[in-house]
Amino acid sequence: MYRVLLLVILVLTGGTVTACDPVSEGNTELFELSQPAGDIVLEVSGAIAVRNGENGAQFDMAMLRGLPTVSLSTGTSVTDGSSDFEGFLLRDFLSGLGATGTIVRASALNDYVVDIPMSDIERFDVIVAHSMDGEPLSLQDKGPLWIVYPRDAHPELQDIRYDYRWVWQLNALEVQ
Ligand SMILES: Nc1nc2c(c(=O)[nH]1)N[C@H]1C(S)=C(S)[C@@H](COP(=O)(O)O)O[C@H]1N2
Ligand SMILES: [Mo]
Repeated sequence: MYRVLLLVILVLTGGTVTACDPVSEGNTELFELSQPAGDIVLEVSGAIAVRNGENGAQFDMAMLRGLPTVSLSTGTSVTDGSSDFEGFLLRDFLSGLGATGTIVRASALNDYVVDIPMSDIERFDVIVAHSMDGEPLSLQDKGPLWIVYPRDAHPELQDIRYDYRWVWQLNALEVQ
């Protein structure tokens, strides 16, 4: 039975079921990137198809705020109660960049680096937040960009292994 299923899947997808398929099958539209006009706040490098510079894809805050905005209300391991975050869905963002890979290495302004499995991004609506409770995230307050997991909606995310991946002061992603 599984073999038949697998065969059907392989035929339907043209036999390209590998760990390095594009992040999302749903949104296959690639970004057409302009050049950043303001300070670069996020740089994406590695296994991506869309670039606007030698090092990869570079974004200023206006470009990131121009992406479809999603809201997420959740508690965090470092704040009391629930906060309302706004940002963009990491899955759709990487899909728009034509990312293929199994790991996203996230780095921050304070030189913090952590590897995020691509499977997190596929399974959960992980966002890159640029505002909290209606205010832009400031450098003093985990900003300007903070990776936020939907931790209240998924009890399994309330775990130290995931807390590491809530990268605040995010400034680079490398797709591997
Ligand atoms: N930029 C940055 N993000 C980070 C960290 C960090 O040191 N720098 N620490 C991580 C860890 S280990 C945890 S548990 C959570 C919460 O860390 P905090 O209590 O230092 O805010 O953020 C994660 N994100
Ligand atoms: Mo931690």
